Amino acid sequence: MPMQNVRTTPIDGQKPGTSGLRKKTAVFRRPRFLENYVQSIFDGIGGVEGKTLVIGGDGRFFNDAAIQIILRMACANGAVKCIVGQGGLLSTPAASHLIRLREADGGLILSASHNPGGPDADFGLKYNGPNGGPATEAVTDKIFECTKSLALYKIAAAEDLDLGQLGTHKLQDMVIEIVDPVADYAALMETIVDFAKIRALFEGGFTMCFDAMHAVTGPYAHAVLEDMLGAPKGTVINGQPSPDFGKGHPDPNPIWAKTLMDKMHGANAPDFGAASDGDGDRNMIVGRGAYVTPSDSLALLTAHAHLAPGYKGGLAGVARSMPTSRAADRVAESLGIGCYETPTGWKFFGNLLDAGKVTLCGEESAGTGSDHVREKDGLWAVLLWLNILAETGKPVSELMADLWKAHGRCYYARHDYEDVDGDKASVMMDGLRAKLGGLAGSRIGALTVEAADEFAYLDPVDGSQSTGQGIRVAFEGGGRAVFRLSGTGTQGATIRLYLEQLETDPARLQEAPETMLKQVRAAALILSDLVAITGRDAPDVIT
Ligand code: G16
Repeated sequence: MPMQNVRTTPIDGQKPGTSGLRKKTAVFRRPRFLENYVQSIFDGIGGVEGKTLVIGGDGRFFNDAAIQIILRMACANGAVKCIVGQGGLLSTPAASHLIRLREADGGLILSASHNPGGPDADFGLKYNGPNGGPATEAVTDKIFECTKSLALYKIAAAEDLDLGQLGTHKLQDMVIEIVDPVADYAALMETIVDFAKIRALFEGGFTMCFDAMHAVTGPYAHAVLEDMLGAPKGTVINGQPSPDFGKGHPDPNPIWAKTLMDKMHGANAPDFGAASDGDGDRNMIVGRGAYVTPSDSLALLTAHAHLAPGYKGGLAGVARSMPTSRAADRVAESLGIGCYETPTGWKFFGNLLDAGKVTLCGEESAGTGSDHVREKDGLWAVLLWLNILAETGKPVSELMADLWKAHGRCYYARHDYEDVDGDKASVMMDGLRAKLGGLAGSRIGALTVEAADEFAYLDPVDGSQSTGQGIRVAFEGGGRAVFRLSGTGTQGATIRLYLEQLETDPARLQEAPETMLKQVRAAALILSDLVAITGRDAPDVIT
């Protein structure tokens, strides 16, 4: 029997979060769990009959087995073609590019991003639409609705396909094309940044360390940085993707990319350091002795993007997620371009990019991207930085000092309280919500509240509305505290507390962030009663 209609019943907990569905791998491997969700995606997007899909993932444990199931289901649901990255690998930005390049109808990306991988760790799956971007809220809502009433899924009976073999294969009537995951992406990068300039930089002895964190960016970074741009072999470390990311946590921040941070702050540090995450969409930038916050990186790229060929005509505008610091706003204002504030989640940038309102986007969660794809793009950000370093001839620390001198410095930190009891997290958020109306003008600790609200977003392109997108409290003097619950965790609730303090005094632009954020942090803890409610007296991770 080549096709099977398998009876099923809805499975609870298949509501997509900030970026698709993320669960413990063991949950995804439960009988019918993956199949139910894939069928719900297909049903939620109006079926895949006659459609072409791009499929690939970050190579984590279960990536290959899940792809075999998805291919058989795509076949049984009538898809005509699936384009799959060799070995089942595609970085998230490369998948986004491939969807656009091949004018596919959409794609399925298998990744839990920066979360650890392995049988006891995390897995994820998300659907990207024909523009290459993450499904909008309207689409994810439809998918979720389908998960609640699913009665059958369709799957073809077939042998596993060898995902390592490039070329065209057949699964019954469906064509499967296995492609080099790197080639098209690398070719796109050549059209955006000045490869000759960057090659000359490396020829001149410029040194760099790129930590691929045993994740999907390894092959991309080896090919682009070492093979095409001539960076010495060894520039890319941890460049071989592994199903459990070398037992690491592929999250490019100062905590999880500690090896790189130590190297960049030690003796004989390279000129430039960078890291990327599990699926290659996040990035961390660090100069010799100079860590750059993701918010500052967005501001710096906004200020200097015109130095790269892809942006030489200037930027249409810039967008940032609400919790991201307001550094980019200050640069945008000085450039006279639009600046948009969206909820957390790359899916909210898609409409702005498609409508040509913005060219660059960024988030505090180590994401930066541009209109070249519809996802954030880790390696692209690194290449744009390299282009800027090559053009200006200045080290990272000097570029940052110049930026702060011109626009002021938004000191910034995110404090994560992980695996908090979900009820307690809700009590805290509800308590804050209840206080919002009367906060303006009140004195909290050493600060006075200027404004407080719960962020809601009205999409300027399609008029859709998103409410409940985080509580923000602005203080007089340029301080701000934002509270949100993460939508990407797989265990308990993660409270994110985002702290920001603007400083424009030229004498106070090189202070320690923790010193500058002390008052905002104290006020945030008083306001939220976080310690008493959650029983946590310190965050688990500060980035
Ligand atoms: C995803 C989204 C990002 C978001 C991040 C953090 O990133 O694509 O837009 O900023 O999650 O979300 P949260 O604060 O809800 O955990 P990634 O890299 O995990 O796909």
